[in-house]
Amino acid sequence: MQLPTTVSKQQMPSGLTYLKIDSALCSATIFLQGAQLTEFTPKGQAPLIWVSSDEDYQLGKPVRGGIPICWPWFGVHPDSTMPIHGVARKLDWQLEQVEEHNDTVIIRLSLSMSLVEEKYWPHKSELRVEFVLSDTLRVNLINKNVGTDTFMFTQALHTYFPTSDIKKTFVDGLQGAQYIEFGEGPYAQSEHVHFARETDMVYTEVKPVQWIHTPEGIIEVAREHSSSCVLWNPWIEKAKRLSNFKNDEYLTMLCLEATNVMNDAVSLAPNETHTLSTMLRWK
Ligand code: TA6
Repeated sequence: MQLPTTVSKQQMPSGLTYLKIDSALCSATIFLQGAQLTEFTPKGQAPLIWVSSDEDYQLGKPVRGGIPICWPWFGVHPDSTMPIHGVARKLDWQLEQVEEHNDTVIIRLSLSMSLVEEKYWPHKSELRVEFVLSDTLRVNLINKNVGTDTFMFTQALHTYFPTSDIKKTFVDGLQGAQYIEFGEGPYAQSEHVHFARETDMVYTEVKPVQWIHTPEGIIEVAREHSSSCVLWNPWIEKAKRLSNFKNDEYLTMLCLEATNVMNDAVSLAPNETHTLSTMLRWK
C-alpha cells in the first residue's frame, strides 16, 4: 500500500508493527496489534493520550494506555475462562486504507473474523475502525452484521488520558447520569467527579460530552451512538496489581471510556451497522 509522506510503517524491537503519523496538525502512533492508538498530540499542544512508562510493547499483550478496543464484550465475561475486555485488542488488524485531505489523515483498519475463535464470537460480522486525525481525534468503531441472525455485544473505546495530578483533576458532564460501581448501585451523579479513591464507575443515560479538567487544561471527550461511559482510576492498591503500570502512575492518568454497555449494549439485525464514536480535543 502506498503511504502518504505523513505516514510511515515502523517496528518495535519486539516485532510489534505500528504506524507513525506526523502531519501538519498532529502526531500519532497506531499499533496494528489491537488497532491500538497509543499517541495523539496536536501540533503545538500537549499529548491528549497517556501510556504507562512501564510499557514494554510485547507481542500478544495490549499496550497499557492509549485507546484499547474492547470487543465483543466489555469488562469481565460471565464465563470466567473468557479474557477481560474481549479479544480484539490482542489480535492483528489489517491496514485497509490511508487517506489525506487538507492535512487530515484518515486511517482505516479491519479485523478479520477468521482470527476470532468461534467460542468468543460465533456470529458473522465485520469489524472496522477509522482514525480521523487532525488537530482533534475521532475514532469510529464500526460493526456490521453480515449473517442471518440478530446478535448483541458490548464494547468500549477504553481511552487513557494524562494529568499531572489526579488530585487536582475533575470530570464535568456526568451530572444527571446514574452509575454502578463495584456491582453496587445505581447511584445518581449530581456533582463533578473528583478523585480520592479507586474509581470504577459505569454510567448509563449519560450526556454525549464530558470535560476533564486537569492542571494542563480541559480535555473535551464526546461520544456518538453511545449513552454509557466508564470512568476509571485504579488508585493505590489496584495500581500495585496492574501489569505494566508503576505504583504511582495512578496519580497521572484516568480513563473516560466511550462504551455500549448494560442497557446500552448493541443489538444488530442482519445487514445493520453500528458505529461507536469518540471525539477528543483540548478545549
Ligand atoms: O474500564 C475499567 C476496567 O474495567 C477496570 O476495572 C480495570 O480492569 C481496567 O478496565 C483495566 O483492565 P485491563 O484488562 O486493561 O488491565
